[in-house]
Amino acid sequence: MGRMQFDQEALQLHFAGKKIGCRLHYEETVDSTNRVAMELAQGGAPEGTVVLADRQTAGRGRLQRSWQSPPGCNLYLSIILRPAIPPRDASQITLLTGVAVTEAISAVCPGRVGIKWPNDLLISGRKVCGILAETKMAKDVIDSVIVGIGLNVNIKKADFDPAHRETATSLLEETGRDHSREDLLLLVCERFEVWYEIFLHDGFAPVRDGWLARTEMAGKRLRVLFRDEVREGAFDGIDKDGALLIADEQGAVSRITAGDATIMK
Ligand code: BT5
Repeated sequence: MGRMQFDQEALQLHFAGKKIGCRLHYEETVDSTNRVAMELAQGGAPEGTVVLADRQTAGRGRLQRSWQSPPGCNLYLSIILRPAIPPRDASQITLLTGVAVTEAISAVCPGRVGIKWPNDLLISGRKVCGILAETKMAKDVIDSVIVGIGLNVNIKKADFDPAHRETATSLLEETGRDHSREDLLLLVCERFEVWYEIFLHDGFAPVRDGWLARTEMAGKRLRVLFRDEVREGAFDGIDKDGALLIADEQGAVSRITAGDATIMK
């Protein structure tokens, strides 16, 4: 009812000749674009296939958490990849995606977007985007990696679930105006394609540099929670594989490969 839908024809035209977006699979409502993408990947969908939805009824975060996905305002997409990389490097794709999406959003919010390890993009300390990369193995090699991106574009503060209203934000809230979801989708896919090519050709080192240049964590104290273990320390970068490094008072550095990090005031 007056709500803007995606202009699929225009999107198809813009995606012509691109690797990321070579196929566009749009559905108005899905449970989860990652779930749909996984199914398409299993059926042989090529690398670069993008699954896009206006709304998700069971949008997923990490560890059984959910991603609030109301219709008509945000971007929910998943990209199918088939990288010829060792399985242990798959998590680097999350970091790569953070760099790419930061660049894309910076077009409308210059200099204000920062990455929090491993998968959050923040503006003014609030989460504007979440990334969920899931890997499907075929024996001991990667069959596919599904990169899910949830970007809060035009959602109003009052429409966020109370549980994360104070920790979430949108491009609308941060810039005071509406943004075209199509333009942002194209920008996200374009920047993703650039960084993915860099990663495939030159490895993780340039991605790491890009990530360190855009992180929100530089110079901060962190608290990291993994399962039941809490660690506190000073941000000390990420290592050559993408693990988070934190230094304790004595200067001893721990290497963290998974978990949730909080930036302390
Ligand atoms: C994430 O998980 O941040 C990954 C989110 C990935 C969502 C995309 S949408 C397209 C694709 N299809 C899917 O099914 N998923 C992907 P995590 O780091 O676990 O953060 C989840 C937490 O963020 C929740 O527990 C809430 O506290 C908060 N949250 C939920 N919805 C949010 C939203 N729309 N904006 C900001 N924060 C939100």
